[in-house]
Amino acid sequence: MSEFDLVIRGGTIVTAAETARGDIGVKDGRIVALAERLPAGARTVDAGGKLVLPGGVDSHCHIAQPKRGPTRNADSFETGTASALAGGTTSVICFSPQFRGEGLLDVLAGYEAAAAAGAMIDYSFHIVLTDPSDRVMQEELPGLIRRGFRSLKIYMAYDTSALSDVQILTVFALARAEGALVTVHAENHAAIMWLSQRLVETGHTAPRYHPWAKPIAVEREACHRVITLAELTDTPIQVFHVSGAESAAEIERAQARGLKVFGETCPQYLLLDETDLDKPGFEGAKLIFSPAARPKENQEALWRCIRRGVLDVVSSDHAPWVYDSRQGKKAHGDNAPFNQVPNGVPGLETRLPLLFSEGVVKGRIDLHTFVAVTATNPARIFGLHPRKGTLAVGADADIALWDPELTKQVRNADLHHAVDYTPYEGMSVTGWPVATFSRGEPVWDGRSVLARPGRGRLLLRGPYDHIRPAGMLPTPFDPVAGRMRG
Ligand code: DUC
Ligand code: ZN
Ligand code: ZN
Repeated sequence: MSEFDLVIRGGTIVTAAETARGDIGVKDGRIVALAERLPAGARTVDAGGKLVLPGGVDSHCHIAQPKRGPTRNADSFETGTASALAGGTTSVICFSPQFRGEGLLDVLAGYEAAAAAGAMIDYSFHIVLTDPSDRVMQEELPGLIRRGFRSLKIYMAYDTSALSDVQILTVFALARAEGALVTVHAENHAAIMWLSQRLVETGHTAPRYHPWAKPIAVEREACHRVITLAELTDTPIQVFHVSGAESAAEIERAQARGLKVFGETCPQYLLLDETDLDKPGFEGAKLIFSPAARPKENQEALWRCIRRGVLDVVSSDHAPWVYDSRQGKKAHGDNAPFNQVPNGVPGLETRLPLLFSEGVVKGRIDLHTFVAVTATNPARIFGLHPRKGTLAVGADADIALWDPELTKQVRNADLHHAVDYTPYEGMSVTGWPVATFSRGEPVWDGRSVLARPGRGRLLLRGPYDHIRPAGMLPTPFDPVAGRMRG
């Protein structure tokens, strides 16, 4: 009997740091050997001519997220994770929301049950805070963080979720005390409300006006402000979906000062621009996402930020709204004003192929950066590394076998999500996964999803380096501890 359940033979093994030709041996779901040549396994897969990559880690996707009101995420855990694995992603971090006036525990219990029944790959959750009441902050959240939900999400925008600066400071203080990383949707809510109202009152309601209600200044200001608040409490944060170079510059300045501020962007900001919303009729609503698409020139600046490591994660922000549905983009009518259209685009399955094609194939980023921003960095930042996000002895055998020369047109009909469109329809893309393995099990063979719903496991996370404060409070007084430092 072979010592390996699986051997992936003769591929080009790529991590965030290195490239090597050789074999990977897998036993009981983990990588147990990496060598130039291994004996055959119970199953041996020929990876000649292919890249062997760590399965992607998508640290920002909305799957089956519980909702109040008319809208519904189209993707269940089953379709969402099928879509992920068909695109080479093997771990997802989704969102367990809080509804104002309510606690966190009931929603989380229901969400855990839905994921346990449907997920085909491993998953974790960020805890969304929209109402950080004393009760939730004292009685519920500390226990959840200690249980392993070590990341929180807060919003600075949207009527039902925006937190005030005082509330943000309260969340930051608790996050630092308990050891959680806070992720932030950074946009100036009041400015967006005022601009939207002026646009709508004057008849500018079409989807193409969405970016006018959310110019880069509203993101840049919120970035600056939230970084300031994080500095006052010495709390590590990640700014989500950075859309523009001006916001990235705020992050870069904070990083240069030694603050623990991480930045994420998404393929939609690298590939789409504001003119894409200018479509006939209501079609532009498909491209309403927030922060909004920017002018085309902004895209190369974002790629530069990725190359320099200022933005170190590219996630999908997969938001599965069906276009032609009263639960999706048309929830408020066939021609609703832009500010009533649910925000977001689908992108779980296309994230890695698009980034490879537009990034690696077109020479904007190297292969190691590709692996870093799509797998290794999100795993590190959210406490999943070294179990996820890399190819190393001891890591889970989450692997994407990648054909760097396979060129296909993106067609929504070929994707596995439950959405009726992709923003990238017809785009020619080079580089696709021809097989995906999750904990050593084949879950995708380039044509079919092989995984069983419910095989995915909840990833609870222990304390980790990225949530250690930078040790850089601006005054001798520590406002979180409530005493002088030192
Ligand atoms: N913006 C969000 O804030 N959430 C989901 C998707 C989007 O575009
Ligand atoms: Zn957001
Ligand atoms: Zn999001």
